[in-house]
Amino acid sequence: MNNNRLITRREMLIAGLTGVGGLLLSSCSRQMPGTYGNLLRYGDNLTYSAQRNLLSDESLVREYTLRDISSFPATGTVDPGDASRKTPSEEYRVLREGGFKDWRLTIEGAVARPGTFSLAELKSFPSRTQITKHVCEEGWSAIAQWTGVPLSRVLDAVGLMPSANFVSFYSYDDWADSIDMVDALHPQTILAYGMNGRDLTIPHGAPMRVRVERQLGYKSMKYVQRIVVTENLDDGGDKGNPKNGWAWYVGI
Ligand SMILES: Nc1nc2c(c(=O)[nH]1)N[C@H]1C(S)=C(S)[C@@H](COP(=O)(O)O)O[C@H]1N2
Ligand SMILES: [Mo]
Repeated sequence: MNNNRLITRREMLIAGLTGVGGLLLSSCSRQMPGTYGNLLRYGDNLTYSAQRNLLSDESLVREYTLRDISSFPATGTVDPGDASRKTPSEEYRVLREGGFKDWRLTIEGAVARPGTFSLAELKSFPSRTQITKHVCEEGWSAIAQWTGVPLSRVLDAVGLMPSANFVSFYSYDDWADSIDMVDALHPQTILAYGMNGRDLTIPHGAPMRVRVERQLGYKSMKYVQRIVVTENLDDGGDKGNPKNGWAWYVGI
């Protein structure tokens, strides 16, 4: 920065914040989510940097007991195939009617062995069951038991390339979102096919949703169709959270 130049308070604020964020990030060479020209987003980036640098990558969120399980509303999309939706997914409707026997999860991108997994194949991996609190940005929270395969197991099976930095998810109701490798490899990040001891129901994201326990509820995408491992952060374009005013990183 040119010290001889008179700079405004706003410029100083921006320079200061990016400076701190940049410093924290460069200490561990992590990519920072974009700011989309929004000053408030520098705050998001600081949260991201701070959490990534101060918390252990492996620290677990609290897990509860069966007695703590609460009622759990289904929100957002409750059936991607519902004909009354603006853009119903015909593909999802057919899969749902076939009991998801023909459902396949695609995994591609920066992996050695891209491929597809049926529900039975996902269930053949060692599973993890966890009782956790879901916190929605709208102000409610609920506790449920989730069963699934740790995402790290599946990423091991397809073989992460050295360039792998992010994992993007795409859903049947047209959501696009992503997480970094720290969250992707976290032991409580699971591809969940069970809830409270039963198969995941349609309203809660059948046949498989992701659970990203260390972030707010909207990062736990329902109705997952495709996973893409990438080197650079893909913000999901018009379908992604950042362009729609929601922060990319919402650690809790
Ligand atoms: N595909 C998809 N995933 C989604 C949503 C959605 O509408 N579609 N809603 C999100 C939000 S805001 C929350 S709080 C949770 C809700 O999960 P639930 O319906 O099981 O309560 O899912 C998240 N994942
Ligand atoms: Mo939410």
